[in-house]
Amino acid sequence: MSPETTQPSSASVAGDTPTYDAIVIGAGFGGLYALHHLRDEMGLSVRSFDGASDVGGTWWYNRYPGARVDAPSSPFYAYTFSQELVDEWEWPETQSTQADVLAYIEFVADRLDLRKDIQFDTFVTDARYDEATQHWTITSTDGELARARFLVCAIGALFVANKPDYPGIDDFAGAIHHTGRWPHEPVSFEGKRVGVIGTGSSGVQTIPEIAKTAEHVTVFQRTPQYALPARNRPLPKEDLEQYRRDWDELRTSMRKRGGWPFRIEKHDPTDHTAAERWERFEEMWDRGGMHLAINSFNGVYVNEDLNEEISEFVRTKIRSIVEDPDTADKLMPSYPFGTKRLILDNGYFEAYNRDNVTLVDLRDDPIESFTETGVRTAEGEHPIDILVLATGFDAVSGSMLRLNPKGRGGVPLADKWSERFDNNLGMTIAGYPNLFMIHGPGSPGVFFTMPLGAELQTKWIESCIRHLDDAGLGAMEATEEAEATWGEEINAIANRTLYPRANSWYMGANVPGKPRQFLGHLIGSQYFNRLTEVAEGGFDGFEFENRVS
Ligand code: NA7
Repeated sequence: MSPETTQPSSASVAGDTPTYDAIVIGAGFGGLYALHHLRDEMGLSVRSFDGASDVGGTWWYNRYPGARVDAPSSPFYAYTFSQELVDEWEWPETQSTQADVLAYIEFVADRLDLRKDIQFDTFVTDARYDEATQHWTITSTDGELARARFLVCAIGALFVANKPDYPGIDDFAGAIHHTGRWPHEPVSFEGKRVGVIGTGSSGVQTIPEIAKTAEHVTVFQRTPQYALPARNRPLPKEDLEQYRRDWDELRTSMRKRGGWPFRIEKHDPTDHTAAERWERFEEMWDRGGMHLAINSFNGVYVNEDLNEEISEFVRTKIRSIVEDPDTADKLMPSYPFGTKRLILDNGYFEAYNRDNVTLVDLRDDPIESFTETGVRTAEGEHPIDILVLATGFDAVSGSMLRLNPKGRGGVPLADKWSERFDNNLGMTIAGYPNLFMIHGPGSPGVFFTMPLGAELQTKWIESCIRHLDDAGLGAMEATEEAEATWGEEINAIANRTLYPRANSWYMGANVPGKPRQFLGHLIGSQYFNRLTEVAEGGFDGFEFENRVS
C-alpha cells in the first residue's frame, strides 16, 4: 500500500496538517485493533502510521527462518472479538509460523478494510503535545504528518533491535542480519559459514533451521537457556471446529486465565514424593508446549525448591539429548527455570548433534573482536560468511523512548524515564495528556496473549474518551501519585516471584545502561479487572481539564 491512501472524510485540516480525532502509531496487532475499534465501533476519525510497508508489526519484521509464536498458539494468538474472524481463518498448526500469523493479520486488514486509513513506509520520528489546543502533532523526517486529540502508541514491545557493539563488528565484510530486521528477500545459507550470536527464542528457533543448509553454524552463547519441546503438530480440524463452537466461553477463560484458555491442573508439590514429581515432569515434558511450567505443580515461579527440581529435570533432558558431554555442559542453564522468557524448541538441542554445528561459550571464551572475515574469541578465530544477530530487543520501553514524545512543557519522555519507566496502569503517563500506550511498561503485554490484551486495553481507551466527551472535558492524564503507587504494585507482584533473580529482558538487564525495573504486570486477569474498576469508578488517579475548543 502506498502513503497516498484516502483520508477519512471526517478529518479536518489545521493549517496544512490534517487533524483527526485519534492518531494510531503502529499497524501490528495492537494498532490495527485500535484503528478498527476507534473508527468502526466509536465512529472517530482515525489515521494510522507505520514505518513498515504493510501491516503486521512484529510479524512483518521478524521473518527469520524458524520464526514462530513462542506458545502453542492456534487459534488463540489472534483477535478474539469477532466470531466471524474466528470462523473464517484456518490455522494449520498448533504453534503458528510467522508466515501464518502475518497472513492472518493481512486477512484481518482486508476483512475490516483497515489499510485505507494507514499510511505505510512512514516512520514517526516525533510527537508533541500542544497544551493550548490539547492536540498532539506527529512528525516524520518529511515534516508534520497529522494532529489529533488522542495519540495511541501501539509501537511494539519487541521492536527496537538490541545490537552488540563488539570491537570491529563494523569491519566484518559479510552480511549481518538481526532476527528482528530480517530481509524480505530469501537469505541463502547454502555452503556458508554462519555465526549466530544469541540463544533466546529467536536464536533457538533459527539455529536448527539455518543448520539444515549451512556449511557450518557457530553459535556464540552468553547464557544457556531452558527450552521445552514445542511438540508442534497439525491442528486437527475437529479441534478447530470445537474451538469455534465454544468461542464465547473460551474467550472468557482467556480473559480470566492469563490470556490462554487452557485448563490448569496443577498439583500441590507437597502431596507428592520427589519420585512422583519427577514422573509428572516427564508426563508434562512429553505433552510439550508450556505444560511443564503451567501444569506440573503449584508454585513453579515462587517456590525455590520446586523451581530447582524442574530446572534440574530440564538439565537432565538436555544431557540426554546432546551427545557430546562437553557441549552439553556448556548448555546447562543455571538461572531459575522460567524466569527468562520460556522457549519452545523444534530441534534446538538436537542441532548440536550435527557435525556442522559448534557452540562457543562466551562465559569461558569471550568475543574479543570482529575481523573482516570472522570472529576472534579468546581461544581463536572463527571464520564466518554471514553473521546472524539473535540478540533481542530493547524490550517494552525501547520503542516509546525512541519515539520520545514531548509532553506538557515540551518535556521529552527520555528525561522523565531516565531512571524509571513511570506510568499509570501501563497505559498513561503523567505530563503526557491523552496519550495511550498499548503493551507499555507495567502492563501485562508479553505475559498475556497480546492480541487479546490489545483489545482489552483499547476498550479502556474507549471508556476514557467517552468519559471526557460525556463530561465536555478536553484532556486527562495520570497523576504522579498514581504512577508511584502503580510502580510499587508492579514491583510488589514481581518481587513475590523468582523473576527478579534472572538477568532477563523482563528486568531490562539485556541492554547495557538500561534501568533495572520489572517491565510487566504478571497477573493479567487482575490487571484487566483493575482497568474496569478505574473506568467504572470515575478514573481515580487521573486529572482532567476542560475542553479548550
Ligand atoms: P532475547 O530473548 O532477548 O535473546 C537474546 C539473546 O542474545 C540472549 O541469548 C542474549 O543473552 C543474547 N545476547 C544479547 N546481547 C548479547 C551480546 N552483546 N553478546 C552475546 N549475546 C548477547 O531475544 P529474542 O529475539 O530471542 O526473543 C525476544 C522475544 O521475542 C522472545 O522472548 C519472544 O517473546 C519473541 P543473555 O540471555 O541476555 O545473556
